[in-house]
Amino acid sequence: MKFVLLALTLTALLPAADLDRDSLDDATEQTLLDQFLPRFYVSKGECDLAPAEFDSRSAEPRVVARNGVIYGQAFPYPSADGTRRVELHYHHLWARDCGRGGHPLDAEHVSALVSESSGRWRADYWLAAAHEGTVCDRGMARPAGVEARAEVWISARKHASFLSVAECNRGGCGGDSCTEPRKLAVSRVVNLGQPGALMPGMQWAASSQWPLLGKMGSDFSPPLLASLDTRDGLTPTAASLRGVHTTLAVGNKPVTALDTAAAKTGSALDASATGTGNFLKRAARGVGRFLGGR
Ligand SMILES: [Ca+2]
Ligand SMILES: [Ca+2]
Repeated sequence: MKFVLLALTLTALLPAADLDRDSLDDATEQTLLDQFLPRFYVSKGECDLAPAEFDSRSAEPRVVARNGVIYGQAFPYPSADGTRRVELHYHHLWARDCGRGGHPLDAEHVSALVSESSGRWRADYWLAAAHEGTVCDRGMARPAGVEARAEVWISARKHASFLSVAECNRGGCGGDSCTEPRKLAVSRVVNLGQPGALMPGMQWAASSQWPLLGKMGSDFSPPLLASLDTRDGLTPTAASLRGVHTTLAVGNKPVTALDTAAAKTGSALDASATGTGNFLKRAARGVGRFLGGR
């Protein structure tokens, strides 16, 4: 009995485990990830079935099963007013992108900013990434509202994330659609840890075979939060590139438009960039990345 009491006392005195060294203990990270896990919807007949689980013994991403595992992150978010804030990422990782410009391995995610008040956690903002960092970027964010968990629609084959089914089906150069969406059965949320301090068994996340590591930093810049605080609906997260979508995705034939643009990426876009210089050149590189499937 004395030994048990001693063990309990020692356990209480030990600092809580923080394997990814971000000052937030592992247990709190998992509690928050489970509490705010979004409801994901995938299209009927999704060609890659479901997000995949990856081999924890492998240094490179190796699919174990397409079983609906979601890989999460939870890390402290700086707060000026003393409110405790945490950013959560939910990565849905696929064995392959089977849409246009398809490729093996497909890393996609949504994120939330949550805060604590009187011992209770609530979501403040949600963000869904779609064709991130490309000219077809359709990422959106919004204030969280009263619901604890967001609903997220994943586009067929390309796996872009949307906070409304109408946004998914709006068209545009990403070629997204959400057809007869069905709720994804998430088997569990596994904590990836942080860049530079991945959880044990998550070393494959840092592989150069995909851009996952680049999606593990904060999504919520102060200017974005300021913008979200001024409106209730969806706000594009890549507003600087919105004009180019219209240029490239004319009418309802976005893919054709992109084909044309891609064939001439170097010349035509540069030629049309008179007066806008780096902006369109940056967009042209985005076209290349998109057609490369990222
Ligand atoms: Ca931690
Ligand atoms: Ca963490």
